[in-house]
Amino acid sequence: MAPCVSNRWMGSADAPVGCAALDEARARVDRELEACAIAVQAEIPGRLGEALGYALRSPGKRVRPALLLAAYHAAGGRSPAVVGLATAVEIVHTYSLVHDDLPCMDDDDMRRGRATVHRAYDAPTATRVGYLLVPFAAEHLARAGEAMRLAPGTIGSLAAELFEAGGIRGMVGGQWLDLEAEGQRLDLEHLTAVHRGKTGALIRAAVVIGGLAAAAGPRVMAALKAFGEEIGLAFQVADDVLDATGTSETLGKTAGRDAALAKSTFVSVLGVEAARGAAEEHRQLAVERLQAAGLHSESLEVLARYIVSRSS
Ligand code: GRG
Repeated sequence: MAPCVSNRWMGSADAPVGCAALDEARARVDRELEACAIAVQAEIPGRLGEALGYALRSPGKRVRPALLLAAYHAAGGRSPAVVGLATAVEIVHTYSLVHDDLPCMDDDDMRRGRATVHRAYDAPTATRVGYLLVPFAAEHLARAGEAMRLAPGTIGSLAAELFEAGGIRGMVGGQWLDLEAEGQRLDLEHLTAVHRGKTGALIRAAVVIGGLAAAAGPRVMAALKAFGEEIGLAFQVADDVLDATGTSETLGKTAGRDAALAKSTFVSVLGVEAARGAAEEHRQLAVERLQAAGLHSESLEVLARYIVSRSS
């Protein structure tokens, strides 16, 4: 796992961003994912169970869980069982990566520094792994909500938030538009619409779920939602810069994939330097929305800085 520090590509004089919130979230979520992997392999023996374990144990940065936990604490939440909600969001993200890498989508060999699931196993197995992870995430979310003693209506709202963000009005819709746009030149407005769905929706949902689980009031919820939207876009802009400027070794996935697939990206539309500037603008807007609502969260602010200054 790459250290949680900046590669300083923003060109600012900032010190590298240490990110205790991310390190702590990763430790907590990784423990829960390991327990999930053990349980799933006991329930589904053989190659499919093994492949599920492989996907659940794949070493991601855990940015979405860290955002959820930070938003929950910023909004006054105190239950340790919230880590189950963060794990559910990470499981949805994991499914999306497994399917995104399939030959019928981005057709990639490497993810998180290891062979993609269809390379380590095969495409039918990876397809089944992705499909199984979705109801698994739903079950995990519901169980975590019960452990937190949330009202059934609140658990319903969390599920609606997560699966609306994961569906046609969010991640799936954005991915669909992204696949259809291969080989075309999108303008900034269209590109932004694609990524509000494809990448931004799940990131926004992580932040919103943190607020909802803490029973935040309307003013704090509006600020968290706006923060999530802006930081979700910042994340994707930074991702495009890394794809264009990073190496496969640092990224843990194939660098330069966007250009190879002739995708429009924030780099192809704006150029590297302006894209870096755009990521920073989205970060600033995100933090301003928190501050305007009087919500001071060092963890959210540090995570926001990490998102635009990361090296992987
Ligand atoms: C049926 C059309 C259709 C879609 C299925 C596959 C899919 C749903 C959606 C793809 C969504 C996707 C892969 C978005 C990319 C988001 C992104 C920038 C991922 C990288 O996130 P990181 O950097 O990765 O947080 P780690 O590995 O650290 O977790």
